[in-house]
Amino acid sequence: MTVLVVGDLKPSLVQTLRTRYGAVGEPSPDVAGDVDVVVTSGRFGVDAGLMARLPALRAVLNFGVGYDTTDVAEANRRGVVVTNTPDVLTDCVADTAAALVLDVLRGFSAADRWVRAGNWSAAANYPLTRRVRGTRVGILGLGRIGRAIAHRLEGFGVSTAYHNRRELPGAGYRYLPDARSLAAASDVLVVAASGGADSAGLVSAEVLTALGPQGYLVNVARGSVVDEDALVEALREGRIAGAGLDVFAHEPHVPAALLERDDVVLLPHLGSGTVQTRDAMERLVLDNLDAFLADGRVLTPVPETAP
Ligand code: 8YV
Repeated sequence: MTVLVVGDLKPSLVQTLRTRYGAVGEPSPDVAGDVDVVVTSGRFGVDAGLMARLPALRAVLNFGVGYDTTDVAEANRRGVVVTNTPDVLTDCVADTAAALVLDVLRGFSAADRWVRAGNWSAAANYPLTRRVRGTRVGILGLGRIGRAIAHRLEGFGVSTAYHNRRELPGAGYRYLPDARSLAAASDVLVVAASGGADSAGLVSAEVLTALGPQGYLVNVARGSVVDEDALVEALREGRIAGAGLDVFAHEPHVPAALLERDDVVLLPHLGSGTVQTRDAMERLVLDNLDAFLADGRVLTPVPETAP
């Protein structure tokens, strides 16, 4: 069995894949034909071009819940199973989203910079910010992570609405039929939808305008879900009040126009980045690999795409 590592993955995972499974790091022409399994992450993935170079491929194991960089339709067509690491990272990503909601409303990151810059004096107090209680939060994508975000924010006394590809009866939150109407009904729009072609640019200029000059955007999902140029313009023109972003369209690139703004909180895609959660993700990748090797039945396959 030949395992190929695609991308720059967690060092301990790569080490185990090398020592225990003899994994290789390059699909050189002499091994490409033998590769049965690829281990990758959402930053890299396996597109149709790479799949075509790996004719023996049978499984793609994704370190991370988001697998939008892997061509699942092509994998289905070729009989290649794709797995991800759901559930184990839900808490940490939801914590990150909740923290960003608090930060954009209360300005903690900007206030920290203000103190460090020596601005706090007997004569100068930090400007007043926005109360969290009573805030209308709109969750775009009420999957596992979206629900965990909503659950956390309930404790802060916000009111919650959501939009999802389909309405979820019994979710307990108000459903709005599209992203624009959700934005119009929200003070903070939190993006928790999966990335990929279906959601690309879902948070458009129109949606941002609907969010309004008192509204904030938080994104912990994928940069591709937001039209990043439109976001920069909306901030520049004061059509929204600010943003909290853990993900960007072209990571690790962050638009220069965002770096100089105090009304945005910028994080380096650290949503799942705790020791415990990354270890759990690593274990789940290896458990999927062992299950695949044992009888081909993986633990956490991603759903097949519609034909
Ligand atoms: C990354 C993520 O996968 O799970 C996801 O979809 O975006 C993250 O957890 C992780 O940073 C590894 O690249």
